[in-house]
Amino acid sequence: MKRMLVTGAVGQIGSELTMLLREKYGGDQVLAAGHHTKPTQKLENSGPFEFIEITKPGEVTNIIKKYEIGTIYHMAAILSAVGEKKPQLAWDVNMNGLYYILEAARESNCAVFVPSSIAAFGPNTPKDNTPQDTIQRANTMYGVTKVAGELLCDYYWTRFNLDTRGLRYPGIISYETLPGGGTTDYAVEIYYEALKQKKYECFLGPETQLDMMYMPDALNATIELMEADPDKLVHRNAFNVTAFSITPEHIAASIKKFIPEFTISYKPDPVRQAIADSWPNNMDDSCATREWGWKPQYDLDAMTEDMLKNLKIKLQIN
Ligand code: AKB
Repeated sequence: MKRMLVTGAVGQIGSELTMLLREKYGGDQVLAAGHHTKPTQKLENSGPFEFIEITKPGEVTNIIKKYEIGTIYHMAAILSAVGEKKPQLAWDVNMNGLYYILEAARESNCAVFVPSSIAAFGPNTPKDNTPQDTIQRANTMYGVTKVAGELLCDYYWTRFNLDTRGLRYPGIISYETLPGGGTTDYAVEIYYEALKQKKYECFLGPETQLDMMYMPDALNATIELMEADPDKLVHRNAFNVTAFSITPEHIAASIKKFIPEFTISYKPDPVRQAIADSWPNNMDDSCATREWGWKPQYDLDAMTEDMLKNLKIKLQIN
């Protein structure tokens, strides 16, 4: 079997995806690639690791050849809030990086997973029950790169028969690795602060409704899509997937069930609020269910219980 490559392997999703793929297929079978950040001991000791610069085309090609890579999970990206601060960097990493990955994959005939996001939608997209195929006039640099990335991946599929597949991730909530500069990061921070301070000041308003998902569901969705029967896929780049649609008020109420003294206050950050307001309230993910059997396992309260249990261990809080 040819090996797998996970780019962005030190990031929030990449770090856990790498470990799950290594458990499933063997440590040596999964090459983790990062940019600058030092990998954890767990990541370093469980299989091969390389630092790569994905905006340099030669580096990706060399790595693919050296490790005989057959499947790429291209998780390296600049997220929405950082993308608004550094739009040029977001374009370079998210678009040039993706283009070099796709070209290297084409030369070596690799399958490629590319994450898209709820950010691929914009203010004039239908906000409720957002269809799989609809208006995508994203107005953030991150969103622009996600729409263009979806189109580019579909182009490589139809033009070169390259097996590209992707998901429109909602906000992903997890306790292992912190997210790095997204608009949905509040939904992770709130759990840390609930345990540490019993209070949290949210950078989005109380009624900001967005799709979210717990990490185990996001990882299963990713691997299930890559293992799906290609004959059943009508869509490829990228599938709407969600587990629940919630506001900061909903998460606070869920946390209060386990920590009754928890309180939340609000100080919306204009940039991140505007980004969140341009995204759907809730997506219709029935195409993912129909085409490859998508079904989430965690609802909000089940996630809250598991998050708090695992974060208590991580933060050594009784
Ligand atoms: C972000 O907030 O930028 C990401 C995303 C929804 O793609 N978590």
